[in-house]
Amino acid sequence: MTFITPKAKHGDASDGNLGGRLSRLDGPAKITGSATYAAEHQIDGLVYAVTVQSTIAAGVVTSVDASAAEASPGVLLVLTPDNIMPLKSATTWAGTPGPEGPFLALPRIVSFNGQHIAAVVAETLEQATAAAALIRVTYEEKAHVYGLDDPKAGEGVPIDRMTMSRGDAVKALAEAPVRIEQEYRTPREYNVAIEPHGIIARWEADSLTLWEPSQWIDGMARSYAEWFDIPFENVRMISPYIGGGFGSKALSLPHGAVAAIAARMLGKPVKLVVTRPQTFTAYGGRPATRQTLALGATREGKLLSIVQHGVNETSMLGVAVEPLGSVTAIMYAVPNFSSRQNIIPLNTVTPGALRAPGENPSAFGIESAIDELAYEVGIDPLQIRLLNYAEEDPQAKIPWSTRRLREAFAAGAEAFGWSKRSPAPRSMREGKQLIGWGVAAGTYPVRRTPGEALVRILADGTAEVASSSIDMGQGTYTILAQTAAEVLGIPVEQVRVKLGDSALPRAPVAGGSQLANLMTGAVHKAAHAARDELIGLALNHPGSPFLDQQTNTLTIADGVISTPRSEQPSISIADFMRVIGQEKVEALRDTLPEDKKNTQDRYNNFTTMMAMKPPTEGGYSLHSWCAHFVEVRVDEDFGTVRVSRMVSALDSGRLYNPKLAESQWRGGIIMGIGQALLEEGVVDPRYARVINNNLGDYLVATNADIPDLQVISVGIPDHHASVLGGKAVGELPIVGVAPAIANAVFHATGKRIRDLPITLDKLL
Ligand code: MCN
Ligand code: MOS
Repeated sequence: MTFITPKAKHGDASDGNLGGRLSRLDGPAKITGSATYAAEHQIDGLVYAVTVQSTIAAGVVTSVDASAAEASPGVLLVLTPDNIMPLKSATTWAGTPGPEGPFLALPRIVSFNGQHIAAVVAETLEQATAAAALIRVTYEEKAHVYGLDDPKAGEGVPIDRMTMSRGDAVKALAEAPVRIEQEYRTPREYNVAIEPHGIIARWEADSLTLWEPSQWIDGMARSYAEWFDIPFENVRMISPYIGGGFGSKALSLPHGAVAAIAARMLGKPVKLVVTRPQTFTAYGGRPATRQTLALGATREGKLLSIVQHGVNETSMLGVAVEPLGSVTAIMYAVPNFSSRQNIIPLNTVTPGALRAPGENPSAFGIESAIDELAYEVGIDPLQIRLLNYAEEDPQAKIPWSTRRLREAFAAGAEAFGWSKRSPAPRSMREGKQLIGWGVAAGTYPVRRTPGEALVRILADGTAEVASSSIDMGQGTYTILAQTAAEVLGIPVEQVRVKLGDSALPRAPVAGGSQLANLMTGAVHKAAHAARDELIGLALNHPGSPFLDQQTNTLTIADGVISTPRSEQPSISIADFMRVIGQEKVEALRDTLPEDKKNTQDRYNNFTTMMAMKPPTEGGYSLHSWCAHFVEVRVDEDFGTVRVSRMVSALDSGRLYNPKLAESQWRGGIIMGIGQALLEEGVVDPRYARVINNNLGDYLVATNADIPDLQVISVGIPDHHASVLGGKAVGELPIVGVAPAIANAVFHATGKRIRDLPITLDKLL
């Protein structure tokens, strides 16, 4: 793979400073196996839980015969809806009251196939697994709705907060000289993190310790506190290393409740790890979506109107909304726009978040439709995007803070060689291989939620950064160490970052691609405060060598304090701390300025997952942008599609660590290739059961599917977006990949595929 990155634009940042290409500090621990994941913690007296899932999709559990399981060797406890301890309800991620607690553990009402019905706890995992197979559940079965195509699915429920409009879209569409109207579909998709969800729960009196992978330590710990009606401080959640989450590890889940209940009832620590098949029903991935998009335009390709109606599936119990209008509303300068969305309850687990929820399928719709319009009016797909370029946010009608999408198109087109494209479909080939070139754009908002960090300078001259935020592979450990090292003026190896523990200062969710901006901001502030305090001591402490120097400031570099103008006197931080007899100098700071923080108390500051307001700041609209250029090769006889080349240019503002940001971008693009060509949860209509619930049948992209991926940064520092000038990185790159591939497939074959994934049966 090749990478192109402009030189760091912020002075001569060494690799250890912000902007440097430092390798991941957690890398060696992961490579050598010393990084401990949740289920690997060695806890004395551990016993093992295994859950039993429903085999019907809708109905009532009439009885659970646990007698054989209870008599099975090593079994300590069988949990059923009859004996499970009831829980209180917990606040949802949106800060509203949640469903009843017992529903979250082992309910009697069955609302999807694969729902937890019972659990066995035994001395060993093997004993628990064997006993779980002996449990006999009888049901009174009811009719189920298996998916969006089920005739019983109906129209669903309108979600009013998703309704958007400007101008008169219906009228403008009717009057438009050119109209395109199509339906675009995405299937149920799964997170497929390499580390399956698992938990160890241990009670000591009324205190609960949980080792569980978590994208949101504070939010998840709060759920357990509310379920068990104990103070937040009594819950300790520990999650130093996480084997990927992609949105699926941000909320507490029913199996976590089961483990904690079992541990409480038995008075023993309990480990519960879901199996790979159970990861398809223990929590939901991206819901299936459908959207109709109607575009009205002039004969020259200028957009006049967009009318959109979207639906996504949800469960019978929960409200999951995959916002399909998010990219549609802002990507192009179209005066008339209307969008509305319904959710359709089905017998499925409640869908969750998967990398760029909303933006991802939204872009599949609009970025496919604009491509269809380009062919309809006979102009180049890149040209039509520039022709309709939005110079300001067309929905909020305010300026962008920065929008380097034009630069992304230019840089991507240049590196890809777009100008050599032959316009007609099926006009490029190599033997039996039809070659297609496609382009699509993407965007992701910049979100802002408060988060705290503590920075501590220690007596030995090293420093500590502490926050309950997490690193699931994005690079949080590394960029926070770089932030502190730069401000404190000490080498990055001398900074220890502590994350993933609810006992540390409060942090927001590692979701919505917000953590890097928020936590570098908090660490930057805290490190400045700690540094100022250290310098204050050096200027004023009676034992300080600087006391009678005629200076009102000092510098710190390479761990040495000195006067700005001369090298003398100078003293290392460690020596200075010893001279003045100080143990530590520390400061705790929050990301957002005081006036931007929500005014509720400290606890409530962290109860919602993300700031739910539109991403505007000081009258600016805040977003990251990207453009993907794809070459596909489609075998004319077999209909197989391979992505043979890809260039993506991305605007994430300032990059804190270009090496890690590029890795994030490549990871997102790889997931996008999998989404476009491979991923699809297949549901058997007879049982509403996901039948490809394993990695042999639910295909994700592997190395052999991935070509040379060139990523180009076109961002510039954006200080409206964040304290240090960065914008969102993590979810941006997946947005627009699937439509770019679909557009390339159309160019290669003349066939427009409007429902993902693009498999050979649809091309033959
Ligand atoms: N970064 C940077 N410059 C910036 C912003 C970010 O260099 N201006 C780099 C940093 O290395 C940072 C990383 O990009 O650690 C991601 O930053 P950010 O965009 O703020 O995203 P978060 O830290 O909030 O991470 C969450 C995001 C989401 S929402 C999903 S989903 C996702 C993703 O990150 N899941 C991931 N990337 C993932 N990467 C891995 N390996 N595993 C997952 O589960
Ligand atoms: Mo990411 S899907 O917002 O965790």
